[in-house]
Amino acid sequence: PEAPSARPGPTAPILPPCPDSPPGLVGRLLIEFTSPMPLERVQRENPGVLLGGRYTPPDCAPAQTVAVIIPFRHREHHLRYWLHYLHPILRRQRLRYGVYVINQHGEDTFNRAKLLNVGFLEALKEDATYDCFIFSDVDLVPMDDRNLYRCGDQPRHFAIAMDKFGFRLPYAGYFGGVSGLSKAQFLRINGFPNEYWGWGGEDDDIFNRISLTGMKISRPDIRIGRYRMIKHDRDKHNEPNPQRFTKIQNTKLTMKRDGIGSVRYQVLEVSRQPLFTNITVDIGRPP
Ligand code: UDH
Ligand code: NGS
Repeated sequence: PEAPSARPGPTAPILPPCPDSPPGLVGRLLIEFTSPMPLERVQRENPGVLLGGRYTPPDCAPAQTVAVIIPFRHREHHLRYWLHYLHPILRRQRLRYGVYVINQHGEDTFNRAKLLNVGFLEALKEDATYDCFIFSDVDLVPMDDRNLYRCGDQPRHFAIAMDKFGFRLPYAGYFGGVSGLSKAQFLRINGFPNEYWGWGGEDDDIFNRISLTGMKISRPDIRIGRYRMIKHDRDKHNEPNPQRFTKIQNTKLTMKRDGIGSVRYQVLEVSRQPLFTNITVDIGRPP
């Protein structure tokens, strides 16, 4: 017979800590983007995910609370694949997490890093216990669930072996795609730059910020950090930024004044969807 303490009661059960290596991971995954992915199907297949895209393991107490932040505009069909693949992976990884889609309002030039700063602040407004932030492009899906979406004692780069780069790092200082910083690490580099409008360079600026503050990038094994990217054309209003090469030369000067301490924006809507929280934001336009 079941012990009385195992029955759900008015007091919260005391769960054991979640294991460092979660049991039930499957390793290498088959990832493809050919069959259409209706949101209704993704919802049906993820009944354990709570409103706003929140999840807490039922059987153990995680050490961290993870906010997954996605910079976004006009990529609904990518988001459906992302949710379809990532929710089951994050669940198997025994994470307590929430998914935040930071949707840039309007048609002015896109600004990926500024949206990520907004995601950091808005996630914390909703739940002050977030202590780990994973920043993921919407078109990147890990091919191995042993690539754990957690923070460690150094900033982490997850997307190190993408299919489009022949499953290698394109250059030693590449920090794009999917990265993770603890709250303390993020604040130590004054967050991300707000002044990279258009495509390119903002991830290199973040890499510079990390190096300049004396931290080192941690990466998974190259056999585990594999990713598939959903193929797409260049977006409108995200043209390569011609200033990016000079800007990344000046991180040391600019990071003190430009970052999480100086980000200005206006939240237009927060909408809790079944599998994610959608935050539509006006982040302004390039000067
Ligand atoms: N993003 C959007 N909407 C946009 C632009 C960017 O949601 O209009 C987000 C999205 O999360 C995306 C991320 O920002 O994954 C990074 O932007 P990106 O996908 O444009 O960057 P990437 O380097 O592609 O992947 C650059 C254009 C490549 C054109 C290749 C033509 N074959
Ligand atoms: C570098 C960009 C990065 C970019 C990386 C990969 O050249 O922002 O290429 O780009 N840096 C600069 O432009 C200064 S990709 O092949 O994914 O389009 O992330």
